[in-house]
Amino acid sequence: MLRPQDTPTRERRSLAGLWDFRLDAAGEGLSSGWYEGPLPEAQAMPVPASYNDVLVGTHSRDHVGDAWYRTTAFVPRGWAGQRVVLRVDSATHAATVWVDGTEVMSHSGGYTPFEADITDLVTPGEQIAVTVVVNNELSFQTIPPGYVEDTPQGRRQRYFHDFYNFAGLHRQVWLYATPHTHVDDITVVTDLDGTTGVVRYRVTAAGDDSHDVRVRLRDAEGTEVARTTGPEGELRVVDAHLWAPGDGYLYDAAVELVAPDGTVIDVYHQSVGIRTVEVRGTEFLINGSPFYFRGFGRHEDTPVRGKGHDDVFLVHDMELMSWIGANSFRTSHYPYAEEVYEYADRHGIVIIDETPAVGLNMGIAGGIFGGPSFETFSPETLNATTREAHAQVIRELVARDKNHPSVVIWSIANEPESHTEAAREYFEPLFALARELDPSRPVGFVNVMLSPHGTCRLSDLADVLMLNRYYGWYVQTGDLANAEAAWRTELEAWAGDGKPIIITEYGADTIAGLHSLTPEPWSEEYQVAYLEMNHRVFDSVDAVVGEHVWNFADFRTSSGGVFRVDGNKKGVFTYDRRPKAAAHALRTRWTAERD
Ligand code: GCB
Repeated sequence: MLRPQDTPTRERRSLAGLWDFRLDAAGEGLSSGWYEGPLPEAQAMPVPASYNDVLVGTHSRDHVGDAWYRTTAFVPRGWAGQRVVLRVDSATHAATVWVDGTEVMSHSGGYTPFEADITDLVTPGEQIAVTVVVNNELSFQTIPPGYVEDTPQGRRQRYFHDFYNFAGLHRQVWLYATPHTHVDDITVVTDLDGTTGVVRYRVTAAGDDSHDVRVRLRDAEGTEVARTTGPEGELRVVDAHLWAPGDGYLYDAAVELVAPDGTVIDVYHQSVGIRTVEVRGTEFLINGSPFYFRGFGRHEDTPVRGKGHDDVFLVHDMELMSWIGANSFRTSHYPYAEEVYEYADRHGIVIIDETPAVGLNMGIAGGIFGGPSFETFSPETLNATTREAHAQVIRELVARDKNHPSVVIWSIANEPESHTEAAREYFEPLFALARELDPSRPVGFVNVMLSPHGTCRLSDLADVLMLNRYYGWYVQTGDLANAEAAWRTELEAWAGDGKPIIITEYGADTIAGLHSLTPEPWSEEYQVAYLEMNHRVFDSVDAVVGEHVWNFADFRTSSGGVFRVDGNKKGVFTYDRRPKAAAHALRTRWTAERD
């Protein structure tokens, strides 16, 4: 799915700003027709943002159900004769949208964009009202899953993942215009033939067919390096400047629809990073060279905004990543804002791109976290409908992110139940789907500690082994010597599988400012010692090709467990991005290893 952009034939208008907003815990908005006119008793709400922490009080923080947003906007006069589209970059977790009281689209899934052609509903030069009702409820049939419990004091959202269920319009909302005949989609896959870059592309167009497709590839200086015509084809770049970690070199493909008389009907600019990704034995190769992942599992979570995308934190967080010597991160545990991938493309940062399939493991929910226990896969819990929702989030992830050179692995789930036959039945078709949608990238999932080597029924389906392990934290707590021995034993067993291993999570909760002479859990000294212990283990196993500390920064969680003190404190940086001692220790390790 193409991201809106301004080109000589296209124009976009952001609807970011203050919208009218109203929570609807009673669920009366729909039957009262709140989409027909101004929202009664509305208050102001910034878009993009999670609404939870912007307002004050438990009614917003712990709201369950619908939340209504409304704004007005002028459709530019200059858009007469164009196709007009309304696009929501994300609405968490489901939404329905109206334009001037007419329903135009609904979408489930909180982290991918959706859009509707609203040409017939608008008159350029006139104002429209856009109303969005966003629902934050999770069920056993949504991804991620959860359930709503009726308690004597009202409805409560329960879920099985360890981050706060922030909700709202988290990203941009766009009005944009294209010609009626327009570029609808572009797929680019790159390869190398010696030093020649090979760019294979496919363009689909919508509208009438009396046009040709022309693709012109320019280098970063704007010099044309290749051109061709046709909806599918190949461009060859002699002595290509490759996209590589730390070198986000991008070519620009101008994709044009050209009328028989030579008029350019539509043009879309697709960035192209020429690079290859390959798994060979226990190595992970980018452009044929072994790559070692250094970085973090992260969250989209910043003070007050919650999951609202914010360019200030985007750039600041990436600056901190660069300062510490990180070269990569995982979009734990959902697709991030598209701005993040564009930044990563441009700066040579490597991404493991994850679906929102997190918490598909009732063993953690009912076991470790002490909640009620459920069977993970059953007709009443995660079932065929859930799997279809899961397939849909994979489709939407690949459709949105397939052209980003920064994305090198698809992670189709985080820590699902993976030791049972039911898990295998559930996941086998999803691995096949991800590979069919994108044969060019390795596919994996993130394995949980509860499925150690020898018990996991999914790891043979993955191209790369991604392991989350907390030796010295959740097990052997405070006993780093025994943790080290147990961890090494398990890791050596995984290494025997002959695949590259990325440690996608290891971490220890740490209260910034808490110090101890001997490494006591929760102290800054313990976090440093814990990371050093892990690094000794990784450095002794050749098949390990990456280390992602959990987590880049402290983050919000639900308040439903005694495990968390004001959220999850495994950050190497605090919630407001101050370094803990571990940040300096990591920087020493990660910058020393730089070439
Ligand atoms: C995990 C999860 C992550 C949690 C983390 C923790 O294994 O993947 O979402 O936040 O552990 O801190 O417990």
